[in-house]
Amino acid sequence: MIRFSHLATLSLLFAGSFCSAETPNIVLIMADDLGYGDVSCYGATELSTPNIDRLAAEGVRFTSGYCSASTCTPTRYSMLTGTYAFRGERTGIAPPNSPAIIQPGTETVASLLKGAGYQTAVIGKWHLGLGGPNGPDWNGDLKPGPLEIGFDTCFLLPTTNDRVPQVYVHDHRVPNLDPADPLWVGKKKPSPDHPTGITHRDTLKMDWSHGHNSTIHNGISRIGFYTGGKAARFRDEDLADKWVEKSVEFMEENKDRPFFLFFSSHDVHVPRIPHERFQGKTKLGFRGDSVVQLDWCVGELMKTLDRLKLSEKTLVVFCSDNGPVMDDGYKDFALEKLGKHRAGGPWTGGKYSVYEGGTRTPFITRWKGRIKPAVSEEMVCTIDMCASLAKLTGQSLPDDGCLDSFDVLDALMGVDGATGRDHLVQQNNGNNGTWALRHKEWKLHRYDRKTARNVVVEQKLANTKVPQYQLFNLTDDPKEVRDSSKENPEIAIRLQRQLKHIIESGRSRK
Ligand code: NG6
Ligand code: CA
Repeated sequence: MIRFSHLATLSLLFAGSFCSAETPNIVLIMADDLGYGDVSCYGATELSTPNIDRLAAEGVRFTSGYCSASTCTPTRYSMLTGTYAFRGERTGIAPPNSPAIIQPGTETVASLLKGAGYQTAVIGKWHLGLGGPNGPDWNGDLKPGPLEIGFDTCFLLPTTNDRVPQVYVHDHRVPNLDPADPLWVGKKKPSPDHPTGITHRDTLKMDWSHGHNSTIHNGISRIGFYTGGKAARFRDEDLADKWVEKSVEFMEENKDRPFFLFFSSHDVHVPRIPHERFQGKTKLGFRGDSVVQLDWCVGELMKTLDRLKLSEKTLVVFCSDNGPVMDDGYKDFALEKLGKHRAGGPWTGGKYSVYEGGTRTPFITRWKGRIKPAVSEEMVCTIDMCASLAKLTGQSLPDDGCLDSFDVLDALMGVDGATGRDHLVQQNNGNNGTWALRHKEWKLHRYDRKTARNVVVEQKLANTKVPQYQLFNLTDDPKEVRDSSKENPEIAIRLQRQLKHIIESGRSRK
């Protein structure tokens, strides 16, 4: 009898769709440049990620979990807005002085959850621009920014850490800025004697391999130039600790009311400079050590949820912003020390590519006591956060916003028989005409330009007209090596039309 009622409770907990509004805390952890095969629960054997593995063991581990682009800014744009980045302006990789890319008034996952009574925070990498049309006023108020699109608070790395400047942004300000030493950020060398990665290359603690040879800070030369703001600068080694410290503070402060924390890690993006205590932890060099550092962060967040007795009141989502890359501009020997490690798992391609490796990444959901542990093949994407979390919390989407976000809540919750998306557009960067469309087991590539950043295709495009298409069957050919357009002309044409329609109709959410 006892056993029966226990089972009945369990099945009540685990079964059925999520129809009535609930307000669990939501912790969305987004890793940077983390590939499908970079963590042990997705098959990595050369390093170990016990905390991420535990999250997966206690929740749903998706084998078709995606981000919508294979670079950072467009994935983050579409995760927050629920709209494909190719529909927006300036949604490619943002430069150091980029103005805010998401305009105030845009519905975002943060504004939706704020509407449901949540306290909302983004802590970590932003890389979606700050300030009005002239860009960030580094010494003044940095707005618009996250606070103008639904976040109550933020503690940010403003761009990406291989770009200047190395200062934090707390809400609207750079903390610890000395007015006597203003911060200047620009594209041009500020004075002939300004030390750079070119003039002072022999002083660097990590050499660059391409780009990344402008202003030097902490022995590392960066993209772009800056001067001043000395008292406000951080050490690369301390970033992960800072994200954890600020996140723990935020969760403690809000433990008695629903909160949404977007934990936006910079691991494992370049320059990969993990804290000294993680350096040398793997055989894979600093890239592997940064994965271990990321795993430590996940562990600290989970420990905090346990300590605050919130694990059963919190939905945790773990994902990445794009697939992996080895040499992304610094000589950190990621490729040389790779050994048997395959960061993209079984997939071809990685960061910058529309092959599966560019966007199919680790994706895990956990809500202790509510989500039944499982492995799911359903297709879900970071772009679906808006519609799915709106459904969870009883919010409605605006007609003219979140244009490509689908409600896949039941799939995210591992509900038996729930289905995810049947299709997804993948893009590489901004709106530059490199596309893919996955529809069920089929995958179409479309290259509108002969200069596509894909050497294999570039060679093939040399004497052909564009757009150029390729069709792959992911079931028979998961590595996308055999173009099967000729054998499947109807499917090829159907997917070409579907992709064109999604692009031209301006929305894919019905
Ligand atoms: C590229 C950078 C690369 C990385 C990327 C953005 C060069 C040569 N390459 O332009 O290092 O910063 O932009 O990465 O400068 S992302 O993950 O933030 O999209
Ligand atoms: Ca990235």
